[in-house]
Amino acid sequence: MEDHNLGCTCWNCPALDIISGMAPPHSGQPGPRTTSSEPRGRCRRRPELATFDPSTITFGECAEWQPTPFGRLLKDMRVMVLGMDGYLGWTLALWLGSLGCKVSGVDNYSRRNWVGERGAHTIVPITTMTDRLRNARDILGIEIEFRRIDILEQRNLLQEFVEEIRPEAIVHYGECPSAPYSMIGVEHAVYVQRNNVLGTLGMLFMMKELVRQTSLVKLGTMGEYGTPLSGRPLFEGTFPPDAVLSWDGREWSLGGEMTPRDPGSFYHVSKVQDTVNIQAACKYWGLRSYDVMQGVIYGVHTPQVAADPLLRTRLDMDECFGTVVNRFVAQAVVGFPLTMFGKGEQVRGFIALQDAMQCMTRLIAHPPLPKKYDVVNQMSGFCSIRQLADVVARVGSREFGLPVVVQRVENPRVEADIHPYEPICKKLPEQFGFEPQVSLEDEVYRMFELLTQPQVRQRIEERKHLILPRTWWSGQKKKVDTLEIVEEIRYEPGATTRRS
Ligand code: USQ
Repeated sequence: MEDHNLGCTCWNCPALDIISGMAPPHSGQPGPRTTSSEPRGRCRRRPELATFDPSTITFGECAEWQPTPFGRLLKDMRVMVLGMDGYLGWTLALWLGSLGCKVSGVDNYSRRNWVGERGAHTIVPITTMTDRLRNARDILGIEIEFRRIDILEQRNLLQEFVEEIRPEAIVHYGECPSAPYSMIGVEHAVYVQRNNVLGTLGMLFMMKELVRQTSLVKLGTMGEYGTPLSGRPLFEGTFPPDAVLSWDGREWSLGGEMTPRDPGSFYHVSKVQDTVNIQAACKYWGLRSYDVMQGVIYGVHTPQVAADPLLRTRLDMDECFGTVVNRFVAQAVVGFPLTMFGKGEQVRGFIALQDAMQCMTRLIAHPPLPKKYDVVNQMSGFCSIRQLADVVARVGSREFGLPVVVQRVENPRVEADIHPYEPICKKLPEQFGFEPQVSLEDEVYRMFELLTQPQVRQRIEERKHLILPRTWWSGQKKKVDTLEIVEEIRYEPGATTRRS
């Protein structure tokens, strides 16, 4: 497929200083419509162009935009990753570094602290940030500029760092990602919302002051939409142009309006609040952003983090910070019955770590037009928790000889267990050229390979007592009870479950 961003013009490029010619946004769908003033801009990377009409040069024609497997990227593109010490942040930093980006990063190590507070630890060992940076340089030849900064409490330091780096894209992973953590009690709920919502709000003001043309790729969640029992499709942020509201014998177009949100925890509420704040910042100040509604992420593999044990990204399995696939594989490795909540019929979208990196790169490579706030739904497939447990049991049993048992436990959450689910995920494949590369079976296989290594298995054993949830949405504190042992799944060894 031809690069998805070849036809983008300088209007999309974060190196453009706009002098005149951009129209104000309208009905949530701003575009490069010219106003009465002549469209003019100046390129910070190519001052020799002087002032010019930004519509006249495409990425395909500009030598600054160079080919990569994921579309053209700016030569030495300066990308800042907020939350660089986390599961996704570290993986993305190495991934982008290997594509030639100049990566900078910010973190306050809060993920390490939250997990420590719960008595847990990353089951895949990781090194300190100082060592991480040295290993990235020594093993992969990637230089990363890093600052320890709390983006909420130390806005002045973030501002100084951004002034120094002048990033051309900012990826914002710097939030607390846990639904259960936000439901522990009032202190945790207030903390998560303050940290996430106000941290992001401050960052938006900083972008307005310093780097208005920089594109913001912000991690949201599919969980913002919930699982509406009407079965209405989960559109990408806004209703499509032909959507109609019909009531009392009258009709209105809903095209371009934000779809309803039904977040499933106070954490998910924080993401909805971010959505509204980012959309407002694009409207008020002309920022540009992709809000990425990501499904449940899982996995351990990219070529960079797998290149050396010293480069690995963290992996959690405790009730707060372990996502379901990561938990299930860890459980299977130590013979703990897989904890399927409720009936296990709840459906979620999923994406493997490497596919998520691919998507983020494609979004970075294809900045939105100025003033444009856009939402993409990011997943590579969806299935029920029961189907997921079955895949983990099959791969664990058949390929690794593990006797895997699945149990149904009480569901500590408030969520529908039987519901329709129709996510619309068209933009990433159709506009950004995304094709999932990693099947669930393949990534689960790679996870077993890593998690059955003695050191990792030992670290899972050490924290096995933290697997069963004890945080209930109702507020009660007790371990969930087993409702049913579903089955012991034993498959004949040898017959492969994986695509070759
Ligand atoms: N689940 C089980 N057993 C478990 C753990 C989870 O059955 O041991 C079920 C839950 O009931 C839920 C589903 O699996 O229905 C997903 O749970 P999860 O803990 O893997 O993920 P969730 O809490 O939804 O949050 C995770 C990330 C979050 C991200 C979200 C995407 O932690 O940052 O926003 O996935 S989404 O689920 O689409 O909202």
